[in-house]
Amino acid sequence: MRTESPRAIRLEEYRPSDYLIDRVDLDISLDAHATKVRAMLAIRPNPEGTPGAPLTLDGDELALEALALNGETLAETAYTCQPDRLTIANPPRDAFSLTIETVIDPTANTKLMGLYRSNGVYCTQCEAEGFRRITYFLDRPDVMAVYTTRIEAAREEAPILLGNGNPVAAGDLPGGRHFAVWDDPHPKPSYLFALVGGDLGSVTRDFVTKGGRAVRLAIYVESGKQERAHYALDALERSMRWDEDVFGREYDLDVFNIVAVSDFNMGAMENKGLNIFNDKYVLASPETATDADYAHIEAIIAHEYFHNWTGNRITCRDWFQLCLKEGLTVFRDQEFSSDERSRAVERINAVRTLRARQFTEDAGPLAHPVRPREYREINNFYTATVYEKGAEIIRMLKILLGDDAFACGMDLYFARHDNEATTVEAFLACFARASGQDLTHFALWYEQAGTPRVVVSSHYDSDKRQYRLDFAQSTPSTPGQPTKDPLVIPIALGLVDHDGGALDHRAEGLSDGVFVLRHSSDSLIFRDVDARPVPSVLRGFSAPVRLSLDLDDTGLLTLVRHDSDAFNRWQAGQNVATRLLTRAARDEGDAAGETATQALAEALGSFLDAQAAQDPAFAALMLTLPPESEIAQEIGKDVDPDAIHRAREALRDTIARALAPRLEALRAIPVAAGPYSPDAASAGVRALRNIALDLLVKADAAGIIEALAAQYDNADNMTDRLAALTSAVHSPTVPDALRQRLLTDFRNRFDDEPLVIDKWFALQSGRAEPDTLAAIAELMQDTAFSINNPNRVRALIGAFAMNNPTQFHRADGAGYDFLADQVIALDARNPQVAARLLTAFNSWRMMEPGRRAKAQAALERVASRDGLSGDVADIVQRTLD
Ligand code: 0A1
Ligand code: ZN
Repeated sequence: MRTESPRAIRLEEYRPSDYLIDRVDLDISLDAHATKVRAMLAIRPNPEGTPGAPLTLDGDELALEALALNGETLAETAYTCQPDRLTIANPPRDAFSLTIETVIDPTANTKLMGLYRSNGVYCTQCEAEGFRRITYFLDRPDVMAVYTTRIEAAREEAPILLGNGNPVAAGDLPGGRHFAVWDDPHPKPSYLFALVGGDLGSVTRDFVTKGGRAVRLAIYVESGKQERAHYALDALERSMRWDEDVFGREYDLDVFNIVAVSDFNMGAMENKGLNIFNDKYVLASPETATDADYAHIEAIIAHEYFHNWTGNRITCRDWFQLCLKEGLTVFRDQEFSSDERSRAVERINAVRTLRARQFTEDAGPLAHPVRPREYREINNFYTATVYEKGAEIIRMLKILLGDDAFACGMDLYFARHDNEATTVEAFLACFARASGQDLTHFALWYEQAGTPRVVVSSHYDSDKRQYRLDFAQSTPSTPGQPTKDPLVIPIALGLVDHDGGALDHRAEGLSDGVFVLRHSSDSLIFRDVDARPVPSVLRGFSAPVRLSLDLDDTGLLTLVRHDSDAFNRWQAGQNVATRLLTRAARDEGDAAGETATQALAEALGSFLDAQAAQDPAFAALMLTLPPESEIAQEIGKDVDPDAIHRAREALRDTIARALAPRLEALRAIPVAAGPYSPDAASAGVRALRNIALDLLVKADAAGIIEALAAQYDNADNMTDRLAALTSAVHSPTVPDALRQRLLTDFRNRFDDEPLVIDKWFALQSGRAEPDTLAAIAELMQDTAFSINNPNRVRALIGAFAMNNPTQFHRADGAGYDFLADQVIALDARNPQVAARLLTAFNSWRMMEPGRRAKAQAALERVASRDGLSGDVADIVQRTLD
């Protein structure tokens, strides 16, 4: 490695800051190339710090213009200053003020951290360490201050000026300039600072909290796109009401503003009173957004709003505690979506995401605990483990304690830690107190990386009429953690008889249908059982584990037909398919497999007959095979992605042929009359109709190609149009000429809609065809592509690396070389996005030896580059280790 990656920061080395900052008064004069920032900081020694310590403020690529202490210019001998730090050797022993002037160039800021411009709009991103790119500061979350921000700009360029908190003053200035002053009375860490200046349109709504506070809600978007912000505004209002009803949390300012920008490294950001969003998660119209887009918008609007209490009012002491706000807030947004939509469907989708993203992370070189103990670059820890596994921990806590004690624990947390920067320990202590339970052992979930495997075997003794389930758990070693201890694993379960009846047998150790596995092995005995039942284990996916259950296909298909737990009904079908796919991918063509496939198709058929019309969204999930990445995980080593792909295609085609007449019937289920609506019920019908279409296209059913073309041409919404196009792009049965016609039409129809063009890019880069890489090289020359826009990069390059296993893992290594080239090129502009792309190499060690060697060579080529960013250096080093 040519580039030294940054020094490791360790949790055990945490020390309180030697100084605190109580007030921040900012005066920011916006200019495209020379924005002036004057920060007046009210500083005092921290009673918990070292008296007389030097004061070192963080900076990042800053240029200091002036520095004054208590209003007096500071002698140059009294301080040292570099772009990344400002140190005052002997600051006063009492409170003092420091006035710092810096000048920054927002137009040149391609990292999109700190103050930058997106399509001419000034905006900021300060989490995790972006504030130090605006002014020198104690840029750490346990330094909480109240802020006032005066923003000045040319009125024509930026008629809208927004800051954190409440607006307190505004007015004109000479020379066509104007100003606005914002005051945020709630103490906050610097990562929640934000400002926006630009020419934006808005939609607004008035909201009154349960306690009677009038709040003006507004969403600002590119002028002219206001119509597309109504759904987000509606989702915001529903989120605010839900947080009052379910968690007793009310909003605490007079305004709540959201701004959508086109260039954003992540999804969105919860800045106090001024959320800034990637416009992909705000803008929606029936013509341009799919049902899935609407659902994402709802979930992310809710997520950022919920951070107001879990993240902002109560924040993290240090970045090791990131899951304290993120895991909890994901749990809260998942609960919101479940209440607004179908709980079973939401749960299945959450688990699909968890398995695809978090389980793969946990099984590879980047595995880390939900609360890491060490990091080199905090940006690289906004991971599926911190977010999604973090949310699973909260869900398990709720299952273990029960709803009431969980609610009391949350209330205690809000009461005890309001206005604090706190820790996972403090959070858990609230639940221990509320429930009277000792949570020391449970806390291991935060410390131990890797996905536990739970093996369950069943034994029936007809003489004793006893049924026993034996459980064993183990967690594979992960980087830095060779051995693991048993975890506390809540396992929701029940028994089903072979005719599908639920058996209400009780067992000692089973409470409210939950067995808690605390040791490496344990057993559960059911008495008075007349015949061998079918066990339904890990209902609702009650813990983030891999489950192996000694249940044959007949047992699994009984669950598909009869389990009262919808999640396990779906899971049982997935298990049968996974078994078939792993077998086929290992050695293709197997007679037992054919019988099992027919049995699966029959079970799905009778499921569809009985239930498809009642719950179309769930039926659509039942018809979806496990993704190729899951089969690769299951195989675990010497993976051949082509074999997996072939196996999955073949199984899908067989099932499609077997179900063809039923699929035709599903295509005819009517969507509720009236104009397009993104509600969950209508979306569910569209999902089912569209998966039926796709299966019929794959099965080459008579007349289906014409039906596909007609659906594309006549669709009045993006969901149906894109579904038809997706089938056309991914199905070899569709004639090339039709595929080309539709792709060209789509491009022309949406030429001035960047978010739609992203769908067009992602579709083509996701094709499992040998010419895809060449097509991507050409698409990168398309006028709509820009390496500077993270959404474009994720659509074209990210979708290829993350969602196209056969082409990214091409046997000749060309996919790896391509990604390495792109990461190197991007790193010079936007290290965060480059590092995220590089994580696609996460599964390289699982590949068969030929691919493994090629992936390693590509990674080593990245590692050997001079001047890599800390972000990319950190990922490449851990991936190769
Ligand atoms: N806290 C945000 C995620 C986020 C993190 C870092 C960012 O920097 C570019 C942006 C957003 C959330 O959880 O939504
Ligand atoms: Zn978050």
